Amino acid sequence: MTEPRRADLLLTDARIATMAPDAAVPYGLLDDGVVAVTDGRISHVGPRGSAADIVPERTGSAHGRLVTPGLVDCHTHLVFGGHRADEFEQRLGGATYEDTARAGGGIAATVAATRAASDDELLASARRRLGWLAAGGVTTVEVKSGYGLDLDTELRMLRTARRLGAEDTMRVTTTFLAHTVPADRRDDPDGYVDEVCRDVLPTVAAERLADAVDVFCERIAFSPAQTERILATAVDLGLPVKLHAEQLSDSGGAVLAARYGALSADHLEHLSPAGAAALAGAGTVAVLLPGASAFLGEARLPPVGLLREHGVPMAVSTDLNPGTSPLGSLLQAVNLACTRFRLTPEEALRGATWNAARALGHDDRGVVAVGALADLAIWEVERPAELAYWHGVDLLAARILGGQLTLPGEPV
Ligand code: DI6
Ligand code: FE
Repeated sequence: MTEPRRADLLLTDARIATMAPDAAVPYGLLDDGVVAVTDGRISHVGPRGSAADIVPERTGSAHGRLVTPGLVDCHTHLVFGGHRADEFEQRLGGATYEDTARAGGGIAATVAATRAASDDELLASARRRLGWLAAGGVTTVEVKSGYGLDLDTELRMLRTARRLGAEDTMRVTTTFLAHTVPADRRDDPDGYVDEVCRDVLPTVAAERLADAVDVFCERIAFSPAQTERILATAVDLGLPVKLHAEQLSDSGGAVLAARYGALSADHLEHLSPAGAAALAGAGTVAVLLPGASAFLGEARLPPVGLLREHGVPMAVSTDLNPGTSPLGSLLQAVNLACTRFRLTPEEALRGATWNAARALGHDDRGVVAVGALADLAIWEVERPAELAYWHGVDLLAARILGGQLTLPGEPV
């Protein structure tokens, strides 16, 4: 006889979309399954009856509901001051995003509002937006800096994100983002890049405030040569890199991302075949951001067929930010990835779970598998495709973070 196994929680009567990458069936679906949690991690997953040797402290029934890994939102800019509803109105009147940016609005407007916000204001508004994501089943979120553009405000943004992570309602990973050249340095962009490499990045690294470094490689932000200097400095400091690449033009960002072994290259509307091949070769994840594409009314869509052809893993994220994607629901991004970018619901859901985790360099989440963190979402739906199909509605029944139920209600 085998020894009984201890567990803190046994969840039964669950239809589990494990999202296991090597599963033989779509979504890694286990129609009538059980999941056990021990010390904050998944200790067992299998069909009904497979947990007979487990002695759980608590048992809960999912009552046949769908269980998925907690969602992973791998690209957000959710710490910022103010909002940009005024620009939204101007764009609907005919101005383009680049026009507004060149006229001193755009990112610069949010930089001014972020610098003016107190630490408490930054924390409170970011916490509210984090709450939107949590209410939609997200358990891990990446948060970028990039609305400070001076050392002090960049550090304040990253500390705000770290503080949110310490509140234990969400797993937060942080990214230092070299977003654009500040308005008062436009006459000397290379001097500004020098400063980022010499002062800002080493300070961020020394204070362990960022888990990765990102650069907006674009004609309204940093050139490929400037981007490369920042990436090289980050790699020297031991920080993983990612890139905002080919969002508004083909700047060659994807090739650069691949050369530096980037975890992800994000946006990619203007990705070239050479860029796609480079991402595939480097194992870099393509992060698709349909919220920004829809909000800006971009005619150009990322070349999903090319990404599939090259076997580049695709993630889907909100890009939650005040300028191009005021979107606080990851499932809404999943829906848009299907309707706008023509991902299959399975691709889109994998993009908001396992592939999103990979875009952050994690292999311990975004999947229901033994050893993974016990971060789960329980949904009021029968079929995984429903998560991509319904939109603008609240489908979440419960959210479990490290084995702890973090939203009230049924079923655990
Ligand atoms: N690309 C984007 O879509 C956001 N940042 C970036 O690099 C936009 C940021 C903003 O307009 O505030
Ligand atoms: Fe972004």
